[in-house]
Amino acid sequence: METFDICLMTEACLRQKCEPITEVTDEIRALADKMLATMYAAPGIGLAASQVGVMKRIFVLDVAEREEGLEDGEEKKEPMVFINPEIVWSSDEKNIYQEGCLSIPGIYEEVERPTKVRVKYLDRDGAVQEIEADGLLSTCIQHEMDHLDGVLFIDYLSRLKRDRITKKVKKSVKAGS
Ligand code: GNR
Ligand code: NI
Repeated sequence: METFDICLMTEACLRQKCEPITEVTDEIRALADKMLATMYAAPGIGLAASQVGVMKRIFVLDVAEREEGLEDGEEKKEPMVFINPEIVWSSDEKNIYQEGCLSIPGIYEEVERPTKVRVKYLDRDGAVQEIEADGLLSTCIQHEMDHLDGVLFIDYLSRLKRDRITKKVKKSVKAGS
């Protein structure tokens, strides 16, 4: 399947706010499928539309863990599509995860976020869903929600660390990697 090119943190689309989706059409479902194909190919566990230059409030993810009992090379796929997502509750309790981002290649840093969130969204059929997320799913949802508002995980780091990362990414872009 055809995939998108993923934008790097130096590109303006990653700093812009995405617009709500007015109707979940076949076109939106096709966008979700192409985003999932792009995410699996990368490979990554999440992808927001702004990372592929589409300024709409949609992200995809798949945090399914590899389970025992599967044949070699067989993957358990649990694709999820979140349209117009809203965090309706987040826990006071926080935890720290080491995060990475397909738009900031090669950088992994610890970020503190609420441990649990409840998120309300439309699924790929346009039906309203609400789930409570914990663990990696919760972290990934919050990371992707940030992308829809032009926020990157490096924004939670110290200015010194952020500046170092920006320099490093700009340098590798210049070197053409
Ligand atoms: O693939 C990804 N891994 C990841 C690991 C920890 C916390 C968040 C993520 S999301 C990231 C893919 C990505 O950039 N999504 O926007
Ligand atoms: Ni990301």
